[in-house]
Amino acid sequence: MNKRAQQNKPLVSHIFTADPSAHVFEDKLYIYPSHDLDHNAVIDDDGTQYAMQDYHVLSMDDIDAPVIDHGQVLHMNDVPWVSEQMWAPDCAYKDGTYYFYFPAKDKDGIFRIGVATSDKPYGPFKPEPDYIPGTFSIDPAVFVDDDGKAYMYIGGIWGGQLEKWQTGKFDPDAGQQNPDEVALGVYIAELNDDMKTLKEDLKEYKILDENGEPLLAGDEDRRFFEAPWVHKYNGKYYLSYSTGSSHYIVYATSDSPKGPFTYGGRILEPVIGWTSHHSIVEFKGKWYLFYHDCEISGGKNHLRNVKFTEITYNEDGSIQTIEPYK
Ligand code: FUB
Repeated sequence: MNKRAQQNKPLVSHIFTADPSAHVFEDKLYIYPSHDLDHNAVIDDDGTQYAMQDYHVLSMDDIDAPVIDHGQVLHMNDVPWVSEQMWAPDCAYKDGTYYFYFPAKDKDGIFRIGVATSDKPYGPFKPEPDYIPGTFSIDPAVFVDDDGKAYMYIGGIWGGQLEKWQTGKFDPDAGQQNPDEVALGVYIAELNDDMKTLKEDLKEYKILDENGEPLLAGDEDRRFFEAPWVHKYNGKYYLSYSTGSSHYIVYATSDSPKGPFTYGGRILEPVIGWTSHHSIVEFKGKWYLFYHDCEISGGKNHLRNVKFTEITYNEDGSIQTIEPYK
C-alpha cells in the first residue's frame, strides 16, 4: 500500500509513472499512466528514450486516500501488433465494459492506437489482436459526451509522427513544419458504438487564435504539440494539450466536441523535465489536474512521476494558471 495522496507530491514512488489519464469510475479515482522504465536508451528528439513496455493502473478511494497500484494490466508481449514504445494511454467506459486505449509502434515502426477491454476499471485488459484500423500517431484521449457519443482525440508532432501523415499516408521523410506554416491541429474521429473502431476517418481540426485565425507552427507557446484531453465544463468543451517545446499545458474551448477550438490560455507552467502531459477530472464537486514531472529522478526526462493539483475556474469559464512549485 502506498502513502496517502497529497497535492503536488508524487502519487507513487515505487515505479516511474507519467501521462496520467484520470477518470471517476465506480465513485473512485482511477489513473491510467504510462509506466516509465530506467534503461540506457538513446536520448533524442524522437523520444527513443521513452521505451515503455507495459501499463499499471492506479486508484484512490478519495482524493487524500492511499494510492493503490493494481499492478501490470497489459504488457506489449501480449499485443501481437506492437513492436515497442507503449506511450500515453486512456480509458473509457460504456455499457459494462472498460476500454483501454494505448499508442505503440507497430512492426513497421509506425505509431498506431490499440484497444484492450476489461469488465473492471483496474483490468487486466485483453487486447484486440490488431490496432484500430485507420489510427496513427500517439496520445489517444477518448471523451464520452452526455449523449453517449464517444470521440477519440489523437496526435503528437516530432516523435509522435503527426507531421508524417499530412498527405493522408505515412511519409517517413516528412520533416518538421516551417514556423510560418499553419500549425497541425488535433485529429478527431467519432467512435462506433463498439468503442473499438472509428466511425469516420481521423480528421485534423485547427486551433484558432482570438481573431479566428489558425495558430502558426512558429507560435510555440500556443500551438498543439501532443497530449490532447477533452473535458466539459458548464456546457463548453475544453481541449487541453501540451505545447511540447515550450513546455506548457494550455487549453482551447468550443461549443462542440469537434471544434472549432479557440485558444483560451495556459493551465500549467513548465514542470521539471521536458515533457508535460495531463488530464482534467471532476471528483466530488472539485476539479483536478493530474500531471507529471521528473522530481523523483532528479530531472531525468524519461523517468517521470504523476502528481495532481486542484484547478480553479474564473466566473467567465477561463482556467487559472497553475505555478507548480509556488
Ligand atoms: O510518455 C511518452 C510521451 O511523452 C507521451 O506520449 C507524450 O505525451 C509525452 O508525455
